[in-house]
Amino acid sequence: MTIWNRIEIIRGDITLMTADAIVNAANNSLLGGGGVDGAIHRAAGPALLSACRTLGGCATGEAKITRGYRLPAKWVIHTVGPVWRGGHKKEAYLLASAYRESLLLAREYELKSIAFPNISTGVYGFPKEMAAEIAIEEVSSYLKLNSLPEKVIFCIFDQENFDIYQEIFQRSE
Ligand code: AR6
Repeated sequence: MTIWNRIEIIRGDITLMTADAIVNAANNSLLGGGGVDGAIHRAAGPALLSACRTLGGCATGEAKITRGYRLPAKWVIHTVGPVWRGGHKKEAYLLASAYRESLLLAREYELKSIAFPNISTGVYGFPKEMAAEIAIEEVSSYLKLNSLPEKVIFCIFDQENFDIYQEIFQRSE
């Protein structure tokens, strides 16, 4: 059975998504930051930061979960992508791991839908084309073997990433 109808690409702000969980591209402290992390904390309200304080941070490539508080999404899965350092510091492996660990956590919580931002492609400087290939490959491999989450949404904020994802999807479907 095809898994492509379980993947969606949406252009927009992830804080508005009604998926069961949205993923935060956080840093190791899990105590907030700029970019999508800042937007999620602003929209969720201060209870999110309080919850994050109890988690003891998060290693790069791993994931932790909190409730969504004032967000439409019930859960936030906080993951930490790698900082791009030229490509020889396990960046590709760590980015794939961030997607995989988020999906495994969603499965553990029996979530039906999860929305991802383009992890590491902002402040962390991961080349966008390569990041998109890794994200789509990791998500599609995962979906082939797992029935939960049923649906994965790539919530894309910037035009450049949107064009890249559309191009890859047209090739893959
Ligand atoms: N909804 C969806 N995507 C967004 C939004 C939004 N509201 N805002 C930005 N993006 P970044 P990183 C996209 O920098 O590279 C933080 O300070 C943005 O266009 O948020 O993983 C953390 O605390 C880009 O494609 O995350 C870390 O210190 C993508 O989100 C650091 O940034 C990721 O950009 C993590 O850096």
